[in-house]
Amino acid sequence: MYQFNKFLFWIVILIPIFSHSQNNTNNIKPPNIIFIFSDDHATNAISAYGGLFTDLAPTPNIDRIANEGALLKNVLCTNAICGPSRAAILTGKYSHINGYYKNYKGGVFDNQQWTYPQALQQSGYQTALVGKWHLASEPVGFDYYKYHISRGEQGLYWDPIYNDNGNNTKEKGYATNLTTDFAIDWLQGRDDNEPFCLLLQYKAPHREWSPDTKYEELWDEIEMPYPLTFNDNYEGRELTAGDTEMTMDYFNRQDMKMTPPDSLSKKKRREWLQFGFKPGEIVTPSNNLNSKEVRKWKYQKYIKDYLATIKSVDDNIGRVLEYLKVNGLEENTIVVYSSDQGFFLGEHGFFDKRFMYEESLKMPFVIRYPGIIKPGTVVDDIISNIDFAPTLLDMAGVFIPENIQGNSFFQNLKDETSNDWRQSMYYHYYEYPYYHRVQPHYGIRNQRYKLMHFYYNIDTWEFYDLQNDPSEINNLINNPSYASTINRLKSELNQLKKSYGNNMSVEELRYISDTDFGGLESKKKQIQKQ
Ligand code: SGN
Ligand code: CA
Repeated sequence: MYQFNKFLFWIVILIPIFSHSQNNTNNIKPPNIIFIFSDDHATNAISAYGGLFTDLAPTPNIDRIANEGALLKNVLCTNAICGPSRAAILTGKYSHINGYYKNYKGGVFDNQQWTYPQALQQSGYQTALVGKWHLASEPVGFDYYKYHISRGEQGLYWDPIYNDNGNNTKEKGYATNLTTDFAIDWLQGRDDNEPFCLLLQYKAPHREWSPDTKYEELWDEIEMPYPLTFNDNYEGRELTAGDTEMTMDYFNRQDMKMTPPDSLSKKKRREWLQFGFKPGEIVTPSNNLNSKEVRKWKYQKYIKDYLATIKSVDDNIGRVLEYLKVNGLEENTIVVYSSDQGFFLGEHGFFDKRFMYEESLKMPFVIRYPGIIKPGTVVDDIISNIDFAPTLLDMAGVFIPENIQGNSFFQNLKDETSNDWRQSMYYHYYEYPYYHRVQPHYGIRNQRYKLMHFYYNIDTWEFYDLQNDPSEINNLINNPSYASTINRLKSELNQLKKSYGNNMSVEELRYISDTDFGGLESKKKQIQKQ
């Protein structure tokens, strides 16, 4: 009897423990992560964010991620340029801490430092990187990588060359489709028993905005709308917005998809397309247009090509979502879509990015995590790219090191933003004068105001009341009714700089802008010498 009772006792005790632990293993199975990322995709070109192109050029698959999860409206880049934004995302730290300040003559990303893919890999995640990397050093923390090389790692739209785990391979076809193929191949071959983190990073919609053949003539019959500030005259901002190489005048022949003369050699053709043109040169097919018409013609060509490359990005995101569905991976996979910074789509008469003005400062960010993030969630909190790493680790249940400067916004996604969440963010752009001659500057942005200081060879401040002037046309820095707000923001900006550990003087900052840190090319030469 005693024996029987003892047996029963263990059954009663163990069955619940066993089944609980089974349940638990299911529940705590770490989520997979697909971080889909593109290059230069402005929120104004995503229909979930609204804007001029919502009906003309919708992005249904990106919108789907937002509708089934969350749309973040205030994700701000700490330094709105490619490599530096990527470095900030990987390390969770500002440029002055991770050492990657600028693209041009910007050096090589120090790949000995901590990054979040390494942390995931060390915690048992299978990790992969496919597509654009653009950090000049070998990716660390990935079981598999295949990234764009050529043209300083910008990559090519057509027949791109990839570094495939150390071997260069030329592929045939259109980059956005190919990059997705390789990502899906990797998913297909992975170990089903372990979680994965895939970084799927498109070259598109970066300059020179080359669409897939099937989308080349998509909007030929229509005229795309013009942004409100297309004809900005830069009054009150003559030394900053008014003194760049980002206006329609700076599109080159390649941007306008002109055909070089047959007589030119391959090398000369490239020069003719990219470097042979003079700023302001008329690059329209007809010389009968007046200067206003020329500007509009260039904008039309530009915006249509830009949006067409996005159409391919969106189609391919659809392929990835379908893959997850068909393979039963939807439930336990976090899907993010974001881009390295925003982009000017003719606002202020510009293309490119770099400025702390809204269009380039804002990064798109949508995320789906079924069962955890409520469909249709909208987050307005001020978030920045240094927050991505801690957030993904938080969601994966992986330790977040103390020295990460960003904060996890996992709570914010669940509508549980903590009371002490940041109310303002610090921005800093260093690269000058190449490319595009944007004056180095830093600044602070909160939900209502923006204050910026432009330095290097000028000492100019700008201040905007975004509530009354969302297009940032009226620089109110000398307006007496804002004097106390401006003072308050100046001291908050100083506080932020201090707290993030950027105490560099203007001389030191100039050194950052001026110095050639030895980019990819010089690294290659060093390696060849060894
Ligand atoms: C290239 C582009 C620039 C662009 C930078 C940086 N010129 O130099 O227009 O600003 O890349 O872009 S191009 O004629 O070569 O296309 S980034 O995305 O890498 O930051
Ligand atoms: Ca970019």
